[in-house]
Amino acid sequence: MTNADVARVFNEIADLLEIKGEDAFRVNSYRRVARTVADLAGDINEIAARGALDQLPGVGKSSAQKIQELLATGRVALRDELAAEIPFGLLELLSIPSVGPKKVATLWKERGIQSLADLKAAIAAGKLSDLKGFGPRSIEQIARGIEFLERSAGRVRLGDAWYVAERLRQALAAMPGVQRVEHAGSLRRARETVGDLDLLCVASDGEAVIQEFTCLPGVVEVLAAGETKASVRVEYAAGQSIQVDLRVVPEQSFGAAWQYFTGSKEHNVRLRELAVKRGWSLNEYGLTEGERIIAARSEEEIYAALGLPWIPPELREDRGEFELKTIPADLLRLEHIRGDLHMHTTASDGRNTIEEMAAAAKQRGYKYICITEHSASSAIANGLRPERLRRHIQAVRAAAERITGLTVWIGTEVDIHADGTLDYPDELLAELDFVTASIHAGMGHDLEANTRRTLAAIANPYVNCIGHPTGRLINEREAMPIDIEAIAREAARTGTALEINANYYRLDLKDQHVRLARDLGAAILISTDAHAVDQLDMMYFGVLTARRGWLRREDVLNTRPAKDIRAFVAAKRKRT
Ligand code: DGT
Ligand code: CA
Ligand code: CA
Ligand code: ZN
Repeated sequence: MTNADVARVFNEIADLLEIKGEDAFRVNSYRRVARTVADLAGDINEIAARGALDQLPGVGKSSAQKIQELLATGRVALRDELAAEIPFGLLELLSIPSVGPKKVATLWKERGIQSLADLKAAIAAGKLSDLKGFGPRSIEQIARGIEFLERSAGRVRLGDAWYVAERLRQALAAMPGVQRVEHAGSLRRARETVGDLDLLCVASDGEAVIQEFTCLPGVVEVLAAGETKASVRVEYAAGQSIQVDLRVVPEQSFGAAWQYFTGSKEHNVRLRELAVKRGWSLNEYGLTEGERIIAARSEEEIYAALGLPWIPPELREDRGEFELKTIPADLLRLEHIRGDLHMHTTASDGRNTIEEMAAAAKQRGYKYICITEHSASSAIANGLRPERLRRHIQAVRAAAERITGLTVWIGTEVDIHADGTLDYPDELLAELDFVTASIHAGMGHDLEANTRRTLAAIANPYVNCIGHPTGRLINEREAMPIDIEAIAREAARTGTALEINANYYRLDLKDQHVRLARDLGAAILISTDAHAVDQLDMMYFGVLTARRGWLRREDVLNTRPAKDIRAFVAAKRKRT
């Protein structure tokens, strides 16, 4: 059992207890255990073996016993008892945005609903209309939530897919006789979610590679395995798996295969039309005229033969890329990024200190960082009250003095209240080097209200960036409706940046919004919102999203030197 498995079981227990109606204290104690285990740096099995479970924060004697029981037998008696009492299908209702354990309990006890299918049927038959706590708006919200769930079903977040894909690519590359392995499909295009993984390889003995591939660690099911193709399912998180298609292709037509299997379908359809117009044909074996091969070995040759520059995969969505005469040479790359202006430390809900974040940033070649804790109204995130922020300013400034080779700024991620005011007074914001303002609570469905709220924050002379502007959590929470155009226009006019939150749960702004915002003149800032040192690496997913939004180096604020960031802040304060 992995740490994640143990955490999942404890979360399940908490969910079941909450549906049952147990008191909040008991429920939260199980959630706390789940969080502690999920966040552990070490392996839970080793900690248990050392007899040190009850020394973990939030883990008492009885929880420690339950963890032992789980590790030893794969089960916990309490969970099994609860599962016997409470229909297990109720847990899937919890994944509907806007539905919590209380609502689930009501649906179950008052209407006998035991599963997602039951709930859909009940809504369709109008059976919830006289249920207490389920007004027409709430029912509509639930129906929308179910739709959202069904739309995201089976699609895996880019980051989750990325790690498993890289592991497989490296395992394949290490096999004897394998000359080349590459990602294709939506992963290579860096779509925010991925349906299945597509891998291509060149190998001297394809069948042997296929054979070995189907036996790799993590393969939980073999769907097909032939001479040149295999489809398997690979586990990427506890109980969750993704399909992976591997194709062995000839070296002399690798480029054609790579182009074909990278897609997107829409891009490929357009490309094939260009070939057909010239009397040629294009497929995964090459660009040909009758028997004659025009291009096949590399993607570059294929695009060139069709009179096109090589189009980076992130642009292959049929969103205007065929009109490009040249691809911007300065299309954003990870190595252009000079710093990260949104991260948390142990002062709020982060896991590392200022010094540790700074050291990790230096390792990544950065020139500057900004420490940005939550503000007080984010109580669950241990946000800072004004007097604590004042002390924190001193602490960060003192640390900045000691740290060499990196500029360390002090900022904040200040909450935007429902009325558009901010959680700190202007005098306090004025003492900071860089201010990101974000909405964390009360994300309504009213487009105008959401837009007004954000515009009010943009109007503040001390707000330099709007954090995760739509508030979505990919596969978990839909974006709040908001007028991105109006926001981008005001951001551009006032000298306020818009964030691409690089955490792969967010990627917010998303690709098409990024492009729109840039076209309207807004500066884009890519930030990781890291809560631990390793999360600084999420910058990569932010950069990919920016590339999908066609951003060049010059469009992105944190590709610029520190003095430009200072000037950006100073200019807004002066102007407004
Ligand atoms: P996904 O897996 O849903 O996230 O999206 P993709 O783009 O990875 O799609 P997938 O895995 O079905 O196929 C991989 C690529 O293969 C796709 O992007 C383009 C190419 N492809 C697959 N089927 C067709 C097809 O019927 N026509 C054309 N032109 N290309 C196809
Ligand atoms: Ca795919
Ligand atoms: Ca596929
Ligand atoms: Zn935030």
